[in-house]
Amino acid sequence: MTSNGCKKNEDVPVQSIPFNNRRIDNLKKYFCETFGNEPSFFVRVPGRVNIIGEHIDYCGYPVLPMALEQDIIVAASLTTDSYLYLRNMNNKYVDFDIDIKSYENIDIKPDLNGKPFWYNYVLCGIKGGLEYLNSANTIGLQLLIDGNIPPASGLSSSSALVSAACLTFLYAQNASLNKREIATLCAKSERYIGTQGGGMDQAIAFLAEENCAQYITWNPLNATPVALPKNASFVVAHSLAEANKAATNDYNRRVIECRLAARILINSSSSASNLKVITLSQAQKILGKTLSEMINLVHELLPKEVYSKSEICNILNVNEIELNNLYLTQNTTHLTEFKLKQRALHVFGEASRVEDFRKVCMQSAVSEKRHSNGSNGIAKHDDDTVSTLGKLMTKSHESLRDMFECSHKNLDYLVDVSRNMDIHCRLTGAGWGGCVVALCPNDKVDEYINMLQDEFYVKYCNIEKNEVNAYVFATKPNYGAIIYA
Ligand code: ADP
Ligand code: NG1
Ligand code: MG
Repeated sequence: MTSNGCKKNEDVPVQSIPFNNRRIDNLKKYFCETFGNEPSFFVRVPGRVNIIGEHIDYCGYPVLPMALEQDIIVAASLTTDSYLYLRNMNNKYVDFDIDIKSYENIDIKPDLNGKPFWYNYVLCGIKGGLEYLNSANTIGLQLLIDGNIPPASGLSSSSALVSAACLTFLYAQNASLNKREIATLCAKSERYIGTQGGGMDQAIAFLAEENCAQYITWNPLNATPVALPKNASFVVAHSLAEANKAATNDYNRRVIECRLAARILINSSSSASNLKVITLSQAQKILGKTLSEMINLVHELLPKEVYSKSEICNILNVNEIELNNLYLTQNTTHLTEFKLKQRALHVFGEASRVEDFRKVCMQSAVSEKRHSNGSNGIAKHDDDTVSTLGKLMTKSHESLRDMFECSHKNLDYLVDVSRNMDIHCRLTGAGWGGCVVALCPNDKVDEYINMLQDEFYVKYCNIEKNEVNAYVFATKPNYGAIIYA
């Protein structure tokens, strides 16, 4: 047990298949109808909402997500051939079969418009598993997928799907991996889709615990439970704009802009002898500076609004081909202009907001304990905690909107109408659409949801009031991946 009562367990739990569970029963029924036999086990992986720490996981900085109740459930059975037979409960996702006898056999390509097919995410998980086992595969799988995480909405439906596929494959192969190892493997596997993700989504998918958010740190991967204030809830609201992150180069552009900024920041240092890719947090470590000193350094060394590719080549003393090969991804080599100052300022500012957020949560947990035998009713310090945390969330959104340029007009509108009720919120996940997460005092949750329904969904988006329920919900930290067998 950890200090706040959250259980620490290293392996993905295996529990017996639940009885009278509507989704499991439905999956069983459709599995039998589709494949003519029963599933032998199920895998469940949750989506997540990131409370704070956006676009900094791939820069090596800690993040603070929690798992959602919404999830991907896979029903699985083994076959005697080496084929994957993939079906989805939602018929907008087409059937797909493929021989998975070796890792080289799995070619993950998008459609003609560059958008990944849904089954590519499953293939990422299987390919990662095959590569990890490094042996010819003799096991075939029948899989039926059921997901209820809003897709392309910043709640990590993609990683839940990749991770569920990878876990299913490994469990079928009797491979034993602990939660940290499999989270790291799934983060690597999802990069086959084309985006250079940082690993937050897969980390929380496996390391989440009920009732706590997790402070996720890297190298080595670790998760420390964070107790959230008891007098407030997190509310998630969909902006009604979807953004598939692997269909554009917006995400990878930010990743490589951060890489280039890191390289230039340490270029002047004597330790910068080779040209290997480093993260902004590694740059900070090498330079031995605080986050606020790094912010000053950005103003000093990266003063320009925009850097051309040739300017960057000059600063780093490399030619364009070397720059492409060393730092850029396949879908960013053609870019000619980069914003380095703005991206680095966001990252250092956001990293420091994560630390502040965590500190305030820790102080609040201590004072909640101290007051638990004392006064009933909500003490003044609890209100202050929610307001301090909320302000950090608003600052995070403003930085993502202005410095990282990954917001969307609907997200900004949601943030603005929330402020009218004195509620702070921010975009969550990669952005360019998707959801906001708000921190709302418990006694205002119903009023807040109602206000969003009227002001955003009905008035701004012209949706009928009776159709808006699915788009906005209050949520609590949920548990991580699980196998039912
Ligand atoms: P997110 O923010 O939800 O992770 P991504 O753009 O990374 O968004 O991934 C979304 C993609 O994941 C969808 O376009 C779809 O291809 C796939 N996906 C998500 N949920 C499901 C599901 N239940 N069944 C099949 N594919 C899904
Ligand atoms: P979503 O919104 O789930 O696609 C992405 C990345 C995270 C992280 C966030 C931004 C993947 C799989 N996920 O999440 O690693 O960088 O954006 O904080 O790439
Ligand atoms: Mg995703």
